Order: sequence, then structure tokens, then C-alpha cells
Amino acid sequence: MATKGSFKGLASLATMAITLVGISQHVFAAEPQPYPALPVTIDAFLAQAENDLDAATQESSRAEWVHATNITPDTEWLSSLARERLGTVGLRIARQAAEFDSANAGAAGRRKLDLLKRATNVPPPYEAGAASRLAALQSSLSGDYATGSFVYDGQPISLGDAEALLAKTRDPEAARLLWEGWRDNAKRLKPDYIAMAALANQGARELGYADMGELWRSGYDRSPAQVEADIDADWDKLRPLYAALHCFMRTKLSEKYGPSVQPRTGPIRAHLLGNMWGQNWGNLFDIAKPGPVERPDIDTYLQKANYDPERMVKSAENFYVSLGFDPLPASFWTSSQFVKPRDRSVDCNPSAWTIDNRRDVRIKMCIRVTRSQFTTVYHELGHDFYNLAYADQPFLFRRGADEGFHEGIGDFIALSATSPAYYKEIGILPPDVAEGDDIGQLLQEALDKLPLLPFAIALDKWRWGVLAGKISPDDYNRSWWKLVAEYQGMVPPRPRPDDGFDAGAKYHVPENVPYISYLKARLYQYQFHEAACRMAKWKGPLHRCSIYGNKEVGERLRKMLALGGSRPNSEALAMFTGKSDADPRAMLAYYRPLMQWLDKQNAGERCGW
Ligand code: X8Z
Ligand code: ZN
Repeated sequence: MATKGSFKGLASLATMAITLVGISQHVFAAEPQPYPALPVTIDAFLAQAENDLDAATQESSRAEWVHATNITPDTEWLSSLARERLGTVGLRIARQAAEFDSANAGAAGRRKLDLLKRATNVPPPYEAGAASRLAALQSSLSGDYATGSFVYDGQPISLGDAEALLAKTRDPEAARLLWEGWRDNAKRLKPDYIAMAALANQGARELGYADMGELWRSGYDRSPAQVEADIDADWDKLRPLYAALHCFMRTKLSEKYGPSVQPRTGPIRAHLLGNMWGQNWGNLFDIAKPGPVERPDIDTYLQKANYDPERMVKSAENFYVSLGFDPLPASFWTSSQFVKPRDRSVDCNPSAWTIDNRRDVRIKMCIRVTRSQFTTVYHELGHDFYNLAYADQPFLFRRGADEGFHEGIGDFIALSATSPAYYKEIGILPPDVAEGDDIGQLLQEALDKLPLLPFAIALDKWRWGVLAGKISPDDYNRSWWKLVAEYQGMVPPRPRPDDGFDAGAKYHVPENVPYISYLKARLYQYQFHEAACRMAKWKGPLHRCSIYGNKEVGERLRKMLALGGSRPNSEALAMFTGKSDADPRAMLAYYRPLMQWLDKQNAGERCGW
């Protein structure tokens, strides 16, 4: 196996004539130099392409890992070089794959050819020097976001520390300063983002997509237009549930802070939600106070039970092992980053990696001992166990059934791993602590989970608009706040500057991680949970069901995960759930008791915004 992506393999086949009908070597005009001749059969081409991409992605993952866990100008330079090389290899292969568009490739071959066109989410254009410029912009955006800081209370503060303060503060003025500070910092990313988007869009167009947004919407085994339509239809069904939660929390916030800080009608002030992006309101449970039954504060109990980051990861691994998964490889424990190092800059956004495209799986986090991070650890390990489950697939199928599946697996597991009963089982809660009532649990989960739905839609509708050229850089902030108001029902504490880059204050924007996957994941995880609880013959309410220790469910899950991306998402879904359509019904069913309760609480309020 080559250690670096190279043209060598293909060049050695250059003398073979292409005999397949309809395939020409020079369909692209004005190429600086012709590519080497294609291997003679589709199978040979695919085998070579998989080898080359395998090598180039490994190189780039390793360089990005080193950069993300030690941000310096040198590691930025190295990661940019590896990205460029991967971009160039991916581009060459994607263009060659297009030459087989009308060839008879068989089902698996056709799937692989399609995947090759989407080998990267951020495709470079063909023009000389463009891959290198794009890679440099990506690495610089990545480093700039990760090392971003602003002055708060006279001191520079990182995003992680700002998030921790925002979670706990109940002083609206402090919250506003933290919230605005992080957004003002993001503005310096705007020029690079504009340049990056122009280049990647050109690359996407050269691959036959209208723009990079359309490329992103092509990964769901249906047309990009259908993906958009599905999201609108899903939101129509989910909006009443979100609106009920929005109404309830608005009342609570207004009662807590007074109507001058949070009016009793209209949108919610975005800085009051205990989260930098208003995408998770779980930190506001103390303000929500649903009733007379106390709910244990897990942040405190984690500390009391002496949980540390490694123990949190061990507990998550133990959950997967209880389902019959093999324990994580030893390299996971030696290579992962669990805590923020004191001596260097790192990227703290949680992520999961497979460095060698096989079994060298890792996570990179700056774990804080909190309830929310406890759940995130289960989320990240979901990625790693998925990676391990499909490690024996051909390279191109070592991916999720779609990106939403990948994001949904760990969350599905966490649905069984966040109840007070489970916390007792693993020693976080002492046996004699009251577990709280059903509404309390459902409300906590709804605060954690529902606000992401409109946030995801706003974020990706904004990017689709930007990438399609419908939103110009002058209009970035105005259109962003319009979408936030429409979907999230939120407004900034004070008007935001027109020339800002507030959407860029979210990691996934400078990093070019599509966000619709998280929306899809929210729907899938309740479908998985419902199906798993059925398999476990659970009779009670779904929020009380836990699949901890259930080997039968584990075996069925592993079968679905082992498919990787070899089959359409609908087949993977049907294999585990018996139904082939992704839809919000399971999620709505899960929260039905809460919805009824919220409707009662909201009686007399002017809900909506
Ligand atoms: O980015 C993530 C994961 C990384 S794979 C922690 N999530 C989204 C976010 O934090 O914005 C998980 C939930 C949504
Ligand atoms: Zn994830």
C-alpha cells in the first residue's frame, strides 16, 4: 500500500487503451495536462481509485489530527498540504468516474462511482493552484476557529470557557457579553469563508453539481430537491412540538428575568438559553422547574461520584460492550485526546476519527465533567463503533448509510443511557436519590434535543442560500437573523452589525460540516430506539426503556452498522426498524405525554413568534 496518494498506480496502466464504448479521455476542456489513461475495466478503475483514496485520506487524516491536537503554523502548513493532495487525488478520480456515467457498472459499481463524485464535501476546482489555495483556506479557517477568543471581564476567554460560563450564569448582562463576544470574534473568519466558498463552489460545478450545497444534499439516496422537500415536510410535523416548548420556556424566562429582558410574547432573546447557539436548552432545567418533584442535578453527582473524563469514556465503552460489541482497541486509549492539554492550542470541538480507515479509531474532546458532555461521549463513541463495524467493507463503503445515520447511532444509545435509572445502575446517583417524575425526564430531554431541529434547518438553509449565490456577503448577517427568527423564533439581545459573520460563530460553518445530518439523526435515533425497545419487548413508555445489556438488540444493530454505505439508507433503516422511511413519527410519539402537558401549561399564553 502506498503511503501517499499518488498517480503512480494509474500511470502504470497508461498504455492500456480504453475500449469501453462512450468513454473519452478528454471531456474536460482546457486541462493543464491530461490525466493518465484509465484502467481498462470499471472494476480495475474502482480498485485503483479505492487504493489511492485510502492512501490520500490516511495522509490527510493524520495531518489533520496532528494539526487539531497541536495548532501551530507548521501543523497548519502540513495539514493544508495533505488536504491539497487529497483534494487533487479526489478530483482526478471524481472526473474519471464521470467518464463511466453511461457504462454498465452493476449495482455496487454504480454506487461506488456515485460515491467517488462525492469523495470530498469540499471539492477543489481543476484550475492550476486552486487545490492548494482551497486547502490553505480550509486549514486556516479551522485553526482560526479553534484558537478564537475574546476579552471577557478583562481577560481573554476561549469558546469552551465561555460556553461553560453561559451554561451556568443567570445574569442576563453577563450572558449577553459572552454571547456577543463570541460572535464578534467570528467576524475575522468572513473573508476566508467567502474565498473558500467561491473556490469550492467552482469545484462542485465542475463535478456537475449546481453548487457545493447541492453536492451536500446529494448524499441521501434521493434527489437534492427531494432532500429539501423532506426537511420542510418534517418541520411541518415537528414545529408544533417545538412551538409548545418555545412558548413554555419563554414564559419561564419572562417570569425569571422580567418582561424588559424577555417579553412574554414574540421571539426569545437568544443569549438567555444557556447555550451559545440556542441549539440545546438543557442547561435551563432549573428555570423550567416543571413541578414539585425535584430532579437530581447530574453535574453535581458526577463530581461527587468522582467521575473523571477517562471514566466517562469507559462508561460509554461499557454500554456498547454490554450490547455485545468488542471493546475498543488498545490504541484508542493511547491515541485519543480526552482532556484539553495545558501546553498547546487544540481544537476542542468533539469529534471521532478513524485515522487508518480501519481500526485505529479515536476521539478528540476537551471533556468537562458534566451531564451534557457525558452524553456527548456516548455520541462520539457511536461514530467509532460504527467505524469498527464496517471496517471490513470495501473502502468506499466504509461510511454511514448516510451522514444522518452516523450522527444518530451514539445519540440512540444515549437515549438509554441518560435516565436516572441508568445513572443509578452505574453509580453516578446513589440508590436512595429520588429519580424525579416522567414529565421532568421528558422535559429535560426535550430541552436537550428539540431546539436543534430549527437551528439545523436555519443553519443549512443559510448555507444553501450562500452557496447558491442567493445570499451575498453583504447580506450574510441580515439573512442569517431572518432565518433564525423564522425557524428558531429567536432574536439577538441587541441588533447585530450588518457586516458581521454570526453564522460563522458555529464550528460547522468554517469547518464545512453539513448540518442537516444532525437533523436527520434526531429523527433516526427515535426510530432506532422505538424499534430496539420493541425487540426488547418493552411494554412501558418509550422514555423509560433502556436497551443496556441487551445482546439481541446489539446483534441486530451490528448487522445494520456492518452494512456501512454499501446499501441505500432505506434498506439499512428497514433492516433494523422494519420501516424504510425516515419520518418524525417516532419522535413525536416519544414526546406525546410531554406535548399534552405543555399544552396545558401554555393555556392562556400567546404562543408563537
Ligand atoms: O458536532 C456535533 C458532535 C460532533 S460529531 C459533537 N454535534 C452537533 C453540534 O454540537 O452542534 C452533536 C449535536 C449537534
Ligand atoms: Zn457526531
